[in-house]
Amino acid sequence: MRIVVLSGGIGGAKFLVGVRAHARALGAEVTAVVNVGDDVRMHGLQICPDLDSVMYTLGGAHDPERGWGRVGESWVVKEELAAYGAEPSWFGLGDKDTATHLVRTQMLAAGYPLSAVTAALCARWQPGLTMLPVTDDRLETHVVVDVEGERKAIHFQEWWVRYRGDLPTHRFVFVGADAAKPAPGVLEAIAAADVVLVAPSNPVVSIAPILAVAAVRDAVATGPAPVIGVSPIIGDSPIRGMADKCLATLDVPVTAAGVGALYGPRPSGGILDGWLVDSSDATTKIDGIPTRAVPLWMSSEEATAQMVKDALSLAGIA
Ligand code: GDP
Ligand code: FO1
Ligand code: CA
Repeated sequence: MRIVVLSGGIGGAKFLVGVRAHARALGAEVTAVVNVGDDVRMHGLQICPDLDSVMYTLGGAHDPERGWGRVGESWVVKEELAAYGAEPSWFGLGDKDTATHLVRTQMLAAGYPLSAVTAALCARWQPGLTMLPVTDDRLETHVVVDVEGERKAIHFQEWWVRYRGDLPTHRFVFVGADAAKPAPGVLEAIAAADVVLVAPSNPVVSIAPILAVAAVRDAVATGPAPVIGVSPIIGDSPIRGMADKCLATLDVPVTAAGVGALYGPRPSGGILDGWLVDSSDATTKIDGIPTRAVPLWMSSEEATAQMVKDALSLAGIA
């Protein structure tokens, strides 16, 4: 069996730990197609937060408290940059993480595409599945906001980290998405999949930029594999992060039903054949999308693997 997962960073990574566990039990192959909209160049280094969250988490090297970056991290480089007054001062790389970024940036400068660089970094971390950036092309999420009385577009990282989303926010723009081509292997994995899972990632800034690559959206929406989504919203809030602020910008209710309807049913131009919601949201109904309620707290690898089993069962396989 072949499983494809559309994934953002921390939520996606946690989900993939469960996917990997269940896939091992089934003898299945897993491909994660990962968001690159958060990517940014800071201090001369190319930073790919969602790819790194997935790589470090599956490699057992992530910091479970902070969510992003390496466990046991030190911050000498950050402090030294601050001592020079180097901007941006609101964004920091840990020392261990800096080594990852030096390798990535050097390889990119030498002409390797991001997908090849990701594979090279994964040779060390052995994530146990194939990790693909959705595209090798530039695709960056920018956010149209009002700041100091002026309307402008800022990079997603500035919105998320510097302002914590606390600005009048009008829309998210996926710069470069129109011209972006899927990275090698992405369309092939979706075409060969027995099931496509949409991780419980942020729908607006993790999954939407993946689907903003038209050929990827088409492959998911019209492909042979059933597509099952897992709600990142339990009750009326995200478990962590700012999905609530992101959804509010789109006037989408912060509920499992709101997010499911945003993705939409495949027969009417959406992407979902099934939507997994938490047991506490059992009354969720969305026109055209079969819904099942099961526990969706990713509190352990076992609990998350059970969610994956439930998603496959909703897809009518395994
Ligand atoms: P990011 O890129 O690091 O922001 O991470 P993702 O976009 O992949 O995932 C963020 C989402 O994960 C948030 O909107 C959370 O609601 C969701 N999330 C985190 N933990 C859980 C959990 O235990 N269960 C569910 N259902 N969603 C979760
Ligand atoms: N998040 C922060 O809140 N502050 C930071 O200084 C910061 C640095 C950083 C460096 C590398 C990396 O991979 C992620 C980093 N993050 C930081 C997390 C990141 O900004 C966001 O959580 C994601 O892009 C949202 O998915
Ligand atoms: Ca992200």
